Amino acid sequence: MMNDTFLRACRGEKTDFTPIWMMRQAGRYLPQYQKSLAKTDFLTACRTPELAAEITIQPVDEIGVDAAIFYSDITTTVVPMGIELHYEKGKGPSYPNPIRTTEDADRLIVPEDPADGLSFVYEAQKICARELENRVPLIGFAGAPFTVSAYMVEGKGSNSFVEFRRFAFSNPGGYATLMDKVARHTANYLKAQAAAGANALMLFDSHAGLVGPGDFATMNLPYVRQIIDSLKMTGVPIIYLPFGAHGSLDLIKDCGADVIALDYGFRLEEAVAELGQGVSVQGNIEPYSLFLPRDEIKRRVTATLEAGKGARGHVFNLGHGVPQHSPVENVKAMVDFVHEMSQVIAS
Ligand code: 1CP
Repeated sequence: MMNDTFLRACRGEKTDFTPIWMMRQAGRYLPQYQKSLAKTDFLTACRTPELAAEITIQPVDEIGVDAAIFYSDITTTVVPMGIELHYEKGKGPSYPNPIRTTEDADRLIVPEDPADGLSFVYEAQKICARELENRVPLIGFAGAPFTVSAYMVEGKGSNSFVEFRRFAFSNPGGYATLMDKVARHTANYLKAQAAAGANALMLFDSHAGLVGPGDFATMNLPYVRQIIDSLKMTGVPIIYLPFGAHGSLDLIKDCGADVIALDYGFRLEEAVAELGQGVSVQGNIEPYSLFLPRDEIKRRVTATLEAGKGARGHVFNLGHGVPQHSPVENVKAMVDFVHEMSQVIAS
């Protein structure tokens, strides 16, 4: 029988222990991942179904997490819209011809068939679903339109996304066209993932904090809602990560997601109180606590479990991705502590 604890916590059903998975759990801290990538490069790995499936499953075998997240990236999804993607080792993803004008946004395509240029994703997920059967659920994902648009306009990762913010505020028409197209494509893409075997779907809004609460409400949230509304028919739980949108929980709680993923900047207990009993929460231990001594990790795990106790459901996670060079033994220990201490606290 599948360990469905993660799905139950997403829906707010009773669980025997608190489930845990970690953002970026399939990554460079794992020796198995480094081995898989030694023969190839990041984008080729993403586009090779057997390999993407193998990497997706590694942390389930090695770390003992309660869910697998599909190995892919938020920047790869929009290539079929007509934007070129490069990946340079050490530098990350980039779009050499970024979206800078209304005409650029007008030129973007919303493919009618979500398999156009992305069939490798669904093929890989079918393999994952088959190989994970009777083990743990598979999480499919995409970037939220605001975050993906930020990369498309900036052309690359950035701390400040100056080009994107200038575009969004100086060209509301072009911005609306871009956001609407990315949102429609993303909804089709996520629906197809549910059809391919994803048991839950997550929207990563890693740069939601680039604008304040007033602008978040008008420039970002409506598009997130639009996507989540159109995903309801899939029946799978939906997780939304509004990274850095610390002043907007009152609006976010009604976005339609089953789970709100909280970054390490939130006070978990206060966020749980503000979000209420209509949603579950995911998060949010400090990622670098993986570098602490084992007894301190255990203390922080217990504190995070206590802080999440009042939630409708709690999916344990880091407040952001697994840091590079995290000691694998500590990653495993954190998983074990969550399983152990959540049962102690509940009894
Ligand atoms: O092996 C490598 O060197 C490639 C590093 C890498 C990996 C392992 C990148 C490049 N992406 C990924 C996988 C990835 N990305 C996953 C797979 C599943 C897992 O979590 O294990 C997921 C869910 C993502 C999502 C993603 N990509 C986000 C959202 C989450 C977050 O971290 O906030 C973001 C912002 C990206 C962009 C991205 N991809 C990769 C890099 C280096 C970056 C950051 C670029 C930048 O902003 O500078």
